[in-house]
Amino acid sequence: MSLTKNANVLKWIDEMVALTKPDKVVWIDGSKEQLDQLRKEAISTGEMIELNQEKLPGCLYHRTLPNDVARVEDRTFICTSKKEDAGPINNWCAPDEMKAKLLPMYDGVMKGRTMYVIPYSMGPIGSPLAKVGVEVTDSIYVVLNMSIMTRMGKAAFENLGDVSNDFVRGLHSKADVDPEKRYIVHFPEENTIWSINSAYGGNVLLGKKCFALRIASYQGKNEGWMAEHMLILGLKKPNGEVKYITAAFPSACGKTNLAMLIPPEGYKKKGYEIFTVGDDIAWMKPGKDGRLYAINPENGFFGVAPGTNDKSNHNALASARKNTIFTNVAINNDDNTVWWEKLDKNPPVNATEWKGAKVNGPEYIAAGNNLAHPNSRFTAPAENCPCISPEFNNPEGVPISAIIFGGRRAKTTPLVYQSFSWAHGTFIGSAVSSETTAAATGAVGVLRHDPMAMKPFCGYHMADYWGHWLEMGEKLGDKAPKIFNVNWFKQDDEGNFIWPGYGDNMRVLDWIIERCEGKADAVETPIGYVPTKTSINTEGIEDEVTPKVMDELLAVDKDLWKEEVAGLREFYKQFGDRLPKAISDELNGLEKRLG
Ligand code: OXD
Ligand code: MN
Repeated sequence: MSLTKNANVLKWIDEMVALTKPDKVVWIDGSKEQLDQLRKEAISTGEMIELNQEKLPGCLYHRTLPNDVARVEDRTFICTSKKEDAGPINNWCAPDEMKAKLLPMYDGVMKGRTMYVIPYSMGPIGSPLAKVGVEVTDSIYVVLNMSIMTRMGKAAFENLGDVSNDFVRGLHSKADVDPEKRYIVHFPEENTIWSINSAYGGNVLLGKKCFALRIASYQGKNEGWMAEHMLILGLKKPNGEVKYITAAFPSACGKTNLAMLIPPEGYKKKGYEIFTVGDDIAWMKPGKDGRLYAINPENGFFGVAPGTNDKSNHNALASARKNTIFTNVAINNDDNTVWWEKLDKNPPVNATEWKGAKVNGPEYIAAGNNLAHPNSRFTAPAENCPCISPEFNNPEGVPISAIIFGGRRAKTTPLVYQSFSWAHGTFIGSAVSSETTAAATGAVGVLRHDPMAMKPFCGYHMADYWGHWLEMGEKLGDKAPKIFNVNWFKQDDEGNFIWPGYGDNMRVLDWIIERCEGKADAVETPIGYVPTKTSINTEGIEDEVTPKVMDELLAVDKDLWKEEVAGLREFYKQFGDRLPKAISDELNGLEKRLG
C-alpha cells in the first residue's frame, strides 16, 4: 500500500515499476515491525549475518563482493544538459545519452525481486533546512542502512505533503553487481540519481554522497545555501558557552575522529567538552540573525572501521556496540563478534577475513594481508553516540563560528593557520590537496587536489562552486565564520608523525575558538595567521611536542610554498575563465607575499 497521496511521487514510482518490473513493491513505513521482518528475511537468505546478540545487540554483518568495496569515482557521472556546467573535474555525459545507455540495463532488472520504496528526510523532519528523498532499491541491505543513516519512513512523506514536487528521486538496483556495468549517475537538473551494479554503501545509500552532497550542492547554489563535506562539532567552554565548528577533510582523514574527540585530561578538568552534531556532511544556511547555521542531514555514521579504537575514537566504538551494521570487517568466530586492523593488538586466531575465508588472524596478517578491508565500515545510529549534541535534532541547526579545511600533508602545511578573510579562506579551501585513501578505488597515498574535500562530491562546475562560496561570504559579511586550515599529518624526515593528533587536536580547536574571540596570539605570515610559538597549549605533552617540534609544526617554508603556488597555478588552468577573479587574486597575492 502506498504511503502518500502525492501525485508526483506516485507517478514516478509507477514509472520505476514499469521500468524495472519487480515481482513485488514494498513501501517502507519505518516501523520496527517491518524492519524486524526485513532483518529476519536478510538473515535467512544469508545477505546479512546476525552477530553475537549479547555482546553486540541488534548488530548485523554484511559482506560485499571483492570488486565492490569503495566508491567508484571513475564511474560516477554528473549529467547536466551542458557539459560546461559539470566542469572539468566531474565525469560528464549528456542526460539523453546516459539514459539511452542505462535504460536497457534497468529494463526488467527487478524481475523475481522486490522493489523497496524508501521515503526519507535528510535533516530533522520539519526543519526548514531538511529535504525529502525517495529511493527505490532491490536491496534489503540498503533499506536497513538507510533506516540508520536517515529519518526514514512515513514521516518523511508527511513533510513533503500531497502536492510538492521537491523530492529527490533515487533509483538503485544491484543488478548483477557487474563492475563493468557499474554506474553512479546524477541528473542535478531533474533531482534524480541512478545507481546500478553496486551494493557498496557510498554508491547505493543514495541519501548520502549522491543526494546530500552532489545534488544538494547544486540545489544550494540555486537556493542560497551550502552543502559541504564537513563534520560539525560543538565545543563547550568552562563557562558553559558552546561554540560550533565545521571541518572539511577528504575521505578517511579523520572527520569522524575529530567530531567525537575526547579532550585531554587538563581540558576535561577545566570543564571543556566536545559534542558531535555530524561527522561527514553539513548543510548550512544564513539564519534570521545573519549568522551561518548548520544541520547534519544524516541520522547515523557510516564510519571507516580500521584504525578506530579506544584511543583514536572511544565514542565511535561506543556508538557501534548496538543496532549497527558492519560491512567488510573481519569476524571473530570464537564469539561471533567483529575485528578490524588497529581495533586492538589481538587479531582473532579463529577468524573469517573480509572476503569470507576462514583464517588464522595473526598468521594471515603476518603474511601481509588485511583481515578487514581498509575501507570496511560501521553504520551506527547517531543516537548511540555518547557525546551526541543536545542540538542534534534542532530544526534550526547550530550557529557556526569557525570553518576548518585540512588534508594529509607530510610537509608544507603547518599544524594550523587562519585565513586573512573569507575570500582568502575560500582560496585556502580551493587549494586543499591530500594524499589519497582507501575510501575510493585507485592508488592510495598519492597527492591530489581535493578542493574543500569536495572533489568527488561537487555536483556542478567547481569554479562556479567557489564563486558560490564567495557570494555566501559577501552575504554573511562580518557575521561570516572565520576560516582556518589544519594538518594533523606533518612528518619528520624519517616519516614519523610529529603531532600526536586525536584528543590532542583539542589544543588546536582551543586556539581556533580563541582566535574567533580575538584572544589567542598569532603571527602574520605569507600564508595566513600562524600561532605564535607558545600560543598552542602543550601542557601535558611537553615531552613529545618540544619547542623544537612546535617550530617544525608551525614552520612556513617559503620554497615549499612556492612549489605549492606553481602546482596551484597549473591546477587552476583547467577552470579557464570560469575561475573567479578573487581566487586568482588570492593566488597572486600569496605569490607576492612569498617574495
Ligand atoms: C565517506 C567518504 O564514506 O567520504 O564518507 O568516502
Ligand atoms: Mn565522507
